[in-house]
Amino acid sequence: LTSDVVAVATPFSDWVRKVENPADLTTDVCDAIAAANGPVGQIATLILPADLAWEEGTAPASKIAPPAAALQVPSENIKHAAAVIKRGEAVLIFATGAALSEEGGRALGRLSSLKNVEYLAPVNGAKFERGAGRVDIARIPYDANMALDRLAHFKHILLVGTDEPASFFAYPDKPGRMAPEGCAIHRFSDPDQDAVAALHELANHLSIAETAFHITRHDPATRPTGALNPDSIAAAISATLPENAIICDEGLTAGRAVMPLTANCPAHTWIQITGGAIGNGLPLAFGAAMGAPERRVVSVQADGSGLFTLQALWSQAHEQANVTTIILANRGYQILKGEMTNIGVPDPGPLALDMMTLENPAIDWIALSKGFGVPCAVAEDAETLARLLEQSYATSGPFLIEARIG
Ligand SMILES: Cc1ncc(C[n+]2csc(CCOP(=O)(O)OP(=O)(O)O)c2C)c(N)n1
Ligand SMILES: [Mg+2]
Repeated sequence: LTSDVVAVATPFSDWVRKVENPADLTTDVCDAIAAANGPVGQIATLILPADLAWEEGTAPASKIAPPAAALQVPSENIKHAAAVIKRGEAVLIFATGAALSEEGGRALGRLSSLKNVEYLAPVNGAKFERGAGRVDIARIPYDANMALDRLAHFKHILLVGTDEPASFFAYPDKPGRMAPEGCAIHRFSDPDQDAVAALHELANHLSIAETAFHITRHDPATRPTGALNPDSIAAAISATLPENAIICDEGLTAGRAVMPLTANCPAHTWIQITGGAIGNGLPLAFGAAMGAPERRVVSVQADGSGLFTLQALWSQAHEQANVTTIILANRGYQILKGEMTNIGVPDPGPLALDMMTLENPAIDWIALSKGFGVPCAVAEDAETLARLLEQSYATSGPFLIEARIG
């Protein structure tokens, strides 16, 4: 009972407090909620010593304060950005946070109507509103070489709520910074500032019409046939995705095609891991389903990462959460094989390879899913995957599909 919980919680929290006095409990809880709900959502951890369970409490809070409003982007940032854009050299708007919302997309779309302006989101943007009727927002490529190529022509990068583009991993003889040599980096807005309003203001400043953005048309993939591979899996998801779904992406290598192939699906929300620590896919899907019980959550889940927090399946069953999980069963840590090549080991030996496979024994996802009480089925071809997806969307509660690749 003397463990240092503050020390344990601190690395994983943006805000930490221990209630020192029962009389402060109500205030502390309100402060924790306010901290979590700030303009930038963050992790707030409040530690309640055991004696609070039996000490005399305080009156309940009458009302939780509304979340603090985002701050204004300084007008000189907007003027500076306008001057940079007017020079006519290639400008990238590198944007995250609220800029990935529906309205943020419209603002980015307006700005990109200028010939010299493009926009991209980081690999780990937290939440994208996308699909038919919205402005499409692409991510910077995960692959370092592709990212370097994609950014090679820019002379300026405007940072909207994020830092300059960096490689996901470090590699020998490759830069960690993805911006080309000589590219100027300009900080447009901080995460706690109202980027969407400021981007619209920037567009107004540049006399861009309010409707000068292209919306995505409805054009999902045609129903795929044949073997399961990253493209046919993505096509099956695209061909069947219901309107207003939430896609939770922890698909890694076998899920790479899902974002591009769902761009023209009915309007939906895309959420994903925001860092590099795998294993949040299944709990993220559960949380999304709890937060939006009327929406279908489609959890695109790589097999290795799915094993980190498997017990979320039980929570999905317990709450009858509307989550369809697609396990991308490539039976290995496929991405790490590619990363071995990238660090100069193109042909790892059997010992190294054995640490990157999920065979011997193969993981029986059907048995695991049943064990946690989630109905499930196997798909070994694209037709079956599409059919099972539709069946799950038509039935309330969770469902798991083991998509066997190769
Ligand atoms: C918490 C955590 N542990 C380990 C890693 C290292 N790591 C990165 S990707 C990966 C394997 C991913 O395998 P899988 O989820 O099956 O996706 P695939 O590579 O097969 O597409 C591992 C172990 C990590 N990023 N985070
Ligand atoms: Mg895998």
